[in-house]
Amino acid sequence: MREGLVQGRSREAYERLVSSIAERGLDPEGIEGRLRAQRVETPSWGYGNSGTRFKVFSQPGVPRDPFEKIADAAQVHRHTGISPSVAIHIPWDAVEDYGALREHAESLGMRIGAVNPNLFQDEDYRLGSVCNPDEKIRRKATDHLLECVRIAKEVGSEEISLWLADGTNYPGQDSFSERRGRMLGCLSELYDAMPRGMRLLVEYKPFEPAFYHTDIPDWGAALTICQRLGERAQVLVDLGHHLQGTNIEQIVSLLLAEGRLGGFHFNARRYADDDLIVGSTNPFELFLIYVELLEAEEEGRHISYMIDQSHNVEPKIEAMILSVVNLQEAYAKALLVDRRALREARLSGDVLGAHRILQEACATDVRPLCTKVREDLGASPDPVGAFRESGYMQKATEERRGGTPAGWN
Ligand code: PSV
Ligand code: MN
Repeated sequence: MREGLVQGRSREAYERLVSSIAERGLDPEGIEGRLRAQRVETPSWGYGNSGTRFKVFSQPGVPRDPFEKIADAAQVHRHTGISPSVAIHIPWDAVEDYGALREHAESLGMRIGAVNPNLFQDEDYRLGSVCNPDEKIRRKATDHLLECVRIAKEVGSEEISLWLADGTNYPGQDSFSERRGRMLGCLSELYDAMPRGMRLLVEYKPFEPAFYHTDIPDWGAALTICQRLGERAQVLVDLGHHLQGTNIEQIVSLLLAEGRLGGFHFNARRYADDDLIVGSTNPFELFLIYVELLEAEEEGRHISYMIDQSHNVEPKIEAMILSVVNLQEAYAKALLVDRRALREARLSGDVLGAHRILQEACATDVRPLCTKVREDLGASPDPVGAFRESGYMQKATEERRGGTPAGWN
């Protein structure tokens, strides 16, 4: 489907869909408005080379510095219309002049989003960062967190997004409770240094790189840490950071009920933290997550929707565009849930009636609606196709000769 909606088949498909939405008693204009307001942040590290512990494959045209990564992120926004911000990771995206990085982003119609500290790639962190038994190493880790607050202020960001690799490999290696105490000490210092408008997003993960225990393994641990820190500390849910079979939409609902859902790292997985294109393996899960979010959004809750993926073998910008499109479609389907009928079915004990209302919404082909919304936003009807045709990648490959491609270092 390359053509715009003004011509041919897609216009008809769109009109048919709008009438069927209206027939269901829903408000097509309201739904379109919400789709236009949807935002998805992409990660700077998703544009650089990445891989597994076995091999990092290099791709032609990969950005060599944070400026080029933001230029690639701007392409995703250009074609999707809903991804105007990019998260950065420090020191992967460290630069001399953060004001210049901010200006560069703004000149491309972008802004810098969450600032991610990196407390997992330094020799000193062998036994942990903010949980390390050595006070000097905890000081170093805390200083890095404070540096990230300064960077966030300079780039105009109001979010620190924190993931800790801290954990142990063997039972008995260290004390759970002492490690938690050390962590709270360091994170309190970070929290106190954040200006009033800034939020701390705390991400959890049950495994990897530590194999016996992780210091923030799950949503409960993250939530209680946030509760100890203060209201502006909120939990971040990365879809790859759960054990098999976990009901993530229920976690979302719980965190919302506690007023502590801060944001998402969207991606897909089959086995572990696979960081695959979101929606490639988990479209129904995504839909159900958005269904849980609808009311919270109406109440004006501030939730950050971010992607956290590594595209190891697939073309990176295309993969990111496809991810954003998948999120747009999942959100559109969630908006099609007849929530009044769902509530009635639930209250009357109509088990399958309620279930079918969800199925009905999820089975709807929302692509004509998403195409129309992208057109309204000045983006591309067929984002991946338009990007391919634009010649951007060929030009970037020509221009980005020499230098070191960005990666996990
Ligand atoms: C850890 O697996 C993680 O999800 C964190 O968000 C990191 O910042 C990111 O991946 C790094 O790739
Ligand atoms: Mn993550």
